[in-house]
Amino acid sequence: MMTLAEDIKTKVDQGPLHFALIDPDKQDPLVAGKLAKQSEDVGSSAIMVGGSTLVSQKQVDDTVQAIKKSCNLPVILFPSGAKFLSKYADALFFMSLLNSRNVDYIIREHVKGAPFVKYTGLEPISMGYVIVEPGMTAGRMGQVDLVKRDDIETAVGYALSAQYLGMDFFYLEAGSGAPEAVPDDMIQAVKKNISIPLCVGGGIRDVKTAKDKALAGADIIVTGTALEQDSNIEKTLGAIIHELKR
Ligand code: 1GP
Repeated sequence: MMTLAEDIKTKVDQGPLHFALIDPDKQDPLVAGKLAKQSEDVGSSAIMVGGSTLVSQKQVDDTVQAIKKSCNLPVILFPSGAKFLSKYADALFFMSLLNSRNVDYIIREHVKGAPFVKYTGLEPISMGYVIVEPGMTAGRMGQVDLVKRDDIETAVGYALSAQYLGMDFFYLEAGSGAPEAVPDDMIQAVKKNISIPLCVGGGIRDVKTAKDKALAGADIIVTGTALEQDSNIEKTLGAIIHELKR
């Protein structure tokens, strides 16, 4: 049987995908379930669950369970630490925050969380995670040496390092709510240099931005805020996903 990582890789070969990020800290589990269902209805391909300000594992469990109950999309954890895993998810991005100054986020949290992954059978999907200016809360909480918006060489160096270390995916993050998303020329250069799928997130809230990032080479567009703040999912998220699938 195909793993979820293999399935995603096969799909991105046919065009860019959208993943919806739901932060358990931002709404009740019931609302999270509704948002996930709405995302599924407008054509999103997976639900990511995570956030930098979580306080309890129960929050994650409750949110993942509510999402699994209300939609059929795969649920992939996007954990900020070993405490925020849930056996009810399908997979997790086993991600290393490569430009953190704190070794906990590079490997030590992983050492703590790995036995849980083994025991529960969650599918680990390895990912190099790099935060670009402005970085927002993720940049502060992750104690990150942010990649400067014009420092394309460093971004490419991180992306190649992730690939050479054997990681399956690479993620360029500008931070949730970023006023500006990762620059197009940085995405272009990274994409040109790596052969693993490239995820881009942070500050993507409208059709034009999503389209520009996909044209620049993003294989997976991640949006969080666009889903949380919007009462008309069809018009925003729906329009973004429609554009990505054209
Ligand atoms: C997830 O940072 C993204 O990694 C989400 O960002 O909330 O700005 O869409 P937004």
